[in-house]
Amino acid sequence: MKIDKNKIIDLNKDIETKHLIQLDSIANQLQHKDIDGQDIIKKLKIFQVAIPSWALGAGGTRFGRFSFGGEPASLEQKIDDIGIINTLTNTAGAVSLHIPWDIPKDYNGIKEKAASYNIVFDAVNSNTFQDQPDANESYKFGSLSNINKAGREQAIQHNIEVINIGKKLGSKSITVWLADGANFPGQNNFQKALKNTQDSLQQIYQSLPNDWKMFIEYKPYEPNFYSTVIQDWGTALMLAESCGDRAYTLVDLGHHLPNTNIEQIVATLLYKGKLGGFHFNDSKYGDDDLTVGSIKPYTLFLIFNELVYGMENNPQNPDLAWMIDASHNAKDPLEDLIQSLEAILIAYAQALLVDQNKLREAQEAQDIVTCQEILQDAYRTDVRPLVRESRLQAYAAIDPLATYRALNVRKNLIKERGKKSTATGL
Ligand SMILES: [Mn+2]
Repeated sequence: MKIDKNKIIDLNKDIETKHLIQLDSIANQLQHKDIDGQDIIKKLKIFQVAIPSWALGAGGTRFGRFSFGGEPASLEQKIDDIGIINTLTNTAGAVSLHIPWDIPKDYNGIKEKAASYNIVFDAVNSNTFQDQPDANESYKFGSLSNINKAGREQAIQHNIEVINIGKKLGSKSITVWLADGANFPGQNNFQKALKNTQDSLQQIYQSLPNDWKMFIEYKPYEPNFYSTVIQDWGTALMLAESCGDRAYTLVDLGHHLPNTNIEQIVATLLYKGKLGGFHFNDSKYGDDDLTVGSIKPYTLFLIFNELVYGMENNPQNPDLAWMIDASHNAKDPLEDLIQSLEAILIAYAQALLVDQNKLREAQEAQDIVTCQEILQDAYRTDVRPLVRESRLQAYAAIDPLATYRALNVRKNLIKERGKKSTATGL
């Protein structure tokens, strides 16, 4: 199914008057604070978040997976689904492929299809957390850290193959996330596991094209429950630094223990010029893969405040690769992704409202009450009209979720693909 832009424009007309009144109201409020609303809208309009190829099917847990109809059964259909989201939101202009779940069969065909929706290929993701049917070595006891050299070698070669696939699609980065670790004390020699991982990452880095980046993702626990080799940002940073200039740390919001100060981690990595990628989701307990902004929207705002500060003040840090990494258990994934994109743009817009000069002055005056007021005033501003306007100006939907439902997208997908299709890789 391909959404006809004219239908979006028609549906926009029904709510445009109401939208313009709300936009006018916030534009006036911002004018009193000397903030240019159009400048914020411009930034929102060009902000693009990659959708991972594994996010288009029903999510699940180890206890079960509850399918819904019309899931994309091929990479082509996954690109079609991202096309739907991008047409509605103008914010999903990239796809992040998972290998081997989504190896293209027809490279030119896939590239053409993606281009027809204005979708580019962002970071490619390797998978050494599960065994493939034709593999000689098992990852049961680790991949890049494996005590067995043949196992490490297989994992290194897989990552190099992922880079080669990405090269054919125009990707410019690879994300490495390792499930390696131990379930029981004494199972691994910590130092050997870390050294093996470092050696393996350095070998992958040797195969990285000159215009590519490597992102190293960390996670404190799961699937291993005693220790994880790359458990935190410090370990990921240390490994990235041991590889070279084009290796970076990747922050995934769900990959922290409860109450970790993620905004401070973001600030530290930006200061060191070593924040490469960013994965959005939300959580209450651990790596819950919940919809962005659904549990801790204020934290998301505080993180964005550091990201905006970093984007403006840290030229030593490259442009970030943004991606949604969530699982939306029990929801229509397309609706969940639309909600996530909305939450991301809202937090970004709120962070753009923070008066950095006034904040600096208050910090220098050690006026902590004013510091808090400045942040909370931005957070408590209803920026949704700015977000809606950024879409309207791009001929996308003022209200993507309502438009998605009005156009009966899921019903049409079920008609096309059937009730029992299952997304590849899940
Ligand atoms: Mn992630």
